[in-house]
Amino acid sequence: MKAEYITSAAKAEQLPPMSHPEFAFIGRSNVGKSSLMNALLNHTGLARTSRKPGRTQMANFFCVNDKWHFVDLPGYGFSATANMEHREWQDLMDGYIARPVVARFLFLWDPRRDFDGDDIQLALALSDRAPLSLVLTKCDKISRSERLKRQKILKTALSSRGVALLSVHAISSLKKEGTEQLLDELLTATP
Ligand SMILES: Nc1nc2c(ncn2[C@@H]2O[C@H](COP(=O)(O)OP(=O)(O)OP(=O)(O)O)[C@@H](O)[C@H]2O)c(=O)[nH]1
Ligand SMILES: [Mg+2]
Repeated sequence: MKAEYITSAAKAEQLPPMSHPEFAFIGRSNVGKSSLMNALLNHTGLARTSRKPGRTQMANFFCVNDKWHFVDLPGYGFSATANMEHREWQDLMDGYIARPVVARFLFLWDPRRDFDGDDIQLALALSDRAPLSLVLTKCDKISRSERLKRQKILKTALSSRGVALLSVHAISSLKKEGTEQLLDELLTATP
């Protein structure tokens, strides 16, 4: 697997030209977006991770096998430090979401939490634009039975609000569980 950093965009106007199908990693701060990208690409440190929420403050583009772009997007929902203003985040997200080259939105979610109204709105906006997968992160932190239970609840919460899901994945980037299956699904999804 060849993976290389391309560019970063802090604002919608800085988003790069659309040249490859894109897989976008979206979710709350600290949910494990950067860690998942590193696990998928087998590259510790390609996307920077942190214990502190708000690490990724720009949309970071990586080219994979000269064929796809993986896009690590800044997290939302963390306001304790004014890392990135909500309005800036929203502008970048609106600009990003409108890109017709998005082949898949990966909506990352910690299965121990419940969605609030904003999360559902975001999932709806994403599913309107491109196929959406729900990716449950940090599954090493809960038991298998708890994971199955939460997976069902979260899936129903989205579908009952009209969010169409292409697939649901339960993963642990730490233990590399579920990551290969997700990668297979992505890399066979587009020609
Ligand atoms: N136990 C466990 N911890 C994880 C896993 N994935 C990520 N983490 C931890 O969660 C924290 C946040 O991970 P990041 O990958 O930086 O999260 P992010 O979503 O990119 O965060 P922002 O860029 O701040 O939005 C780090 O301390 C990671 O080590 C996992 O699968 N299992
Ligand atoms: Mg990050």
